[in-house]
Amino acid sequence: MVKAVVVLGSKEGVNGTICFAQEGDGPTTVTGTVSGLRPGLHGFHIHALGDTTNGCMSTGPHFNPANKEHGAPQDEIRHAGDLGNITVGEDGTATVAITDIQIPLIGPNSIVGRALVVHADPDDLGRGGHELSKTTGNAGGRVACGVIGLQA
Ligand SMILES: [Cu+2]
Ligand SMILES: [Zn+2]
Repeated sequence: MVKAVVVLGSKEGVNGTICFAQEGDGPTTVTGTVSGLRPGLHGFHIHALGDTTNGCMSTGPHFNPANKEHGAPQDEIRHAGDLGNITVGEDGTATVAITDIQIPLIGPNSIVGRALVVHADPDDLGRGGHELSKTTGNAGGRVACGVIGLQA
């Protein structure tokens, strides 16, 4: 079992801890909570770089080792980093429980050392017809992020 963790933070008061676990070369589970967000859907992605020198802006584009267009987690055509949306309740908190096969913690496409980013707006999953739909899902600003690191 390989485990990783990311502590999310932002100046706007968003925070949370998200844990990753992978058994062998099986799927990766993503679990945790994020709080301090506006109720509703928020884009939730792995971005390519673990660089927060300029806040969440320096984490680069969505992690996309297969050079595909943006999509929904269940789509054939998607970025590896496309984890869709998290749903924030009226209390400002989202509970995350995702299982995904495109975000391994080991090997050449490992997400360890990259960033998890939470967005201001919903990810349209590539279907919104906006000029940004096929690259970012038009998910708006980056309201919180953190670098994914190995965990014991
Ligand atoms: Cu993103
Ligand atoms: Zn994407």
